[in-house]
Amino acid sequence: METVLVENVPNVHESFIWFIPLIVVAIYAISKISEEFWGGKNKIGMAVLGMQQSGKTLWWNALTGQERGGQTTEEEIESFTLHCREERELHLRKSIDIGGMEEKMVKYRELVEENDKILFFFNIKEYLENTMYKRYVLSRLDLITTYLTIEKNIYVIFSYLDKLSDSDKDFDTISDEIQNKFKGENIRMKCHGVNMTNPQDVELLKMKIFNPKN
Ligand SMILES: Nc1nc2c(ncn2[C@@H]2O[C@H](COP(=O)(O)OP(=O)(O)O)[C@@H](O)[C@H]2O)c(=O)[nH]1
Ligand SMILES: [Mg+2]
Repeated sequence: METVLVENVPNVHESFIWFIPLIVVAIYAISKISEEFWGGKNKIGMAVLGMQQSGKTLWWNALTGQERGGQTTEEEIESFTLHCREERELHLRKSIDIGGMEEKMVKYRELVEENDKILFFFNIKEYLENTMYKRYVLSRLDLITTYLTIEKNIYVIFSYLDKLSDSDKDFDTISDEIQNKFKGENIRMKCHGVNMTNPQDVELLKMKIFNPKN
């Protein structure tokens, strides 16, 4: 009887040792999932889409304090904290700064589906003067709206407002045109005009987009 017991002890130990890596992996996985679930849930997800040279990178730079420039293809934006007025702190989820070239549109579906705030930038002067450019803007907005499965805010940002002589009138006309074209279920479209090279304009845009009511 005694011999049987002594032989069994190492077996119990061995099988337990095999479990240790499994337990470690399980604890790691659970902590990652809960971090994503609890931490990720409280963070704001923002997709920044739009045409080339329309101010997308300037927008990311203004929020993160970075100074990136030149043509963007795809740059990772690490999660960051944004300090807003009234000492509010907002936590933004990891995202990407994608270029405005056509081939990047394959990313649109995923970015629209995964984020809460969808921003779309285009050059308003170009829109007014170049029919092809206008067509591209409208078709991209159309594509974005087809990816909306739940109600979300789409902020349509008209950059280069500083390049127009009658910016108020042009803004109102195009804003009406776009709002009427993209009416529908799940679509909450908000238009804003800015000069992305003017820090005050960017600050105002920040307030509009991160207003608690939005
Ligand atoms: N005047 C003016 N220039 C702008 C505006 N937005 C962007 N730009 C110019 O376009 C350049 C490219 O901007 P960027 O944010 O990199 O464009 P992106 O391609 O959309 O990322 C900037 O360095 C500015 O010179 C704007 O609203 N007004
Ligand atoms: Mg860019």
